[in-house]
Amino acid sequence: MLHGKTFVIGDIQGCYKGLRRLLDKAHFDPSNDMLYAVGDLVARGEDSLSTLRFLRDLNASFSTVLGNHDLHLLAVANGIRKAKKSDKLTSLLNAADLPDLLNWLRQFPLASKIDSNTLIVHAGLYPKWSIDECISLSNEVSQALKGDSYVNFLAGMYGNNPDSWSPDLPMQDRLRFVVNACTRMRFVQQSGKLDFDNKSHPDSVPANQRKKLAPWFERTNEQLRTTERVIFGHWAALLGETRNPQFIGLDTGYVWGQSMSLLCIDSKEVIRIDAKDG
Ligand SMILES: [Mn+2]
Repeated sequence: MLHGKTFVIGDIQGCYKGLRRLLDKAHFDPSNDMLYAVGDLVARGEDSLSTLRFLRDLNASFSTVLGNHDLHLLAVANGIRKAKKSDKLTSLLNAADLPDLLNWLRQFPLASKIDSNTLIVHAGLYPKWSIDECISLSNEVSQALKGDSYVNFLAGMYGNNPDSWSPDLPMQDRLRFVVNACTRMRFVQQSGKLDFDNKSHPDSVPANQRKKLAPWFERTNEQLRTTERVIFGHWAALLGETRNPQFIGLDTGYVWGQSMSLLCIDSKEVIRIDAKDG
């Protein structure tokens, strides 16, 4: 049992040096402190291999939820998708310990509570779900990911449909929707339909479309209590701003030359390092 501080780190994306620099700045002590990540541990940054090895070796002082790039790594490593050169995954994909790292990675969920009222999830909380419902659906995906036939699951995971939630979806559609909501969501239409086209800042949506297209965290969630909060990553263009303290964005775009963020749950302080100082 750890009695030190609890930290949550934003998207690392293989930026190993940045990760180490940020943990040093925060005086993270793996023998006492706990580190959670909001996913997208790998891809695009300079050293995804060292990033995964380092995080795995933190053992019980580290946990994460999976992001779209983490799932993509699993798909690429199993021959379901082709690697993109820009993902810079070559040395990871050629590493002798790749199977160990993948087996370690696929044990993690898509959504998790870090205390009784705080959810961590890579993209966000789908507005029609409570935190507990999100976790229970995440567990369904997790069972498939942990299972022996997880490669079959990965093969059926890709696609933008269905783009709206219904509890009656057939199993493969149901799991695909949960993956998309938890790892890819940004804008959601009023009907609850996920929009996969727009990755920009919410302010860039033309005024006459704002009602139609709003960030997931601006849609009313009738099941979310005011004491609950959601910590997420994924949407670098936000630079962490949601204008609502219930929703804490931690992807501040380090891999794009901005900064990497680490929230200390105990002090509520956000510690940042800038890519330009790396
Ligand atoms: Mn992402």
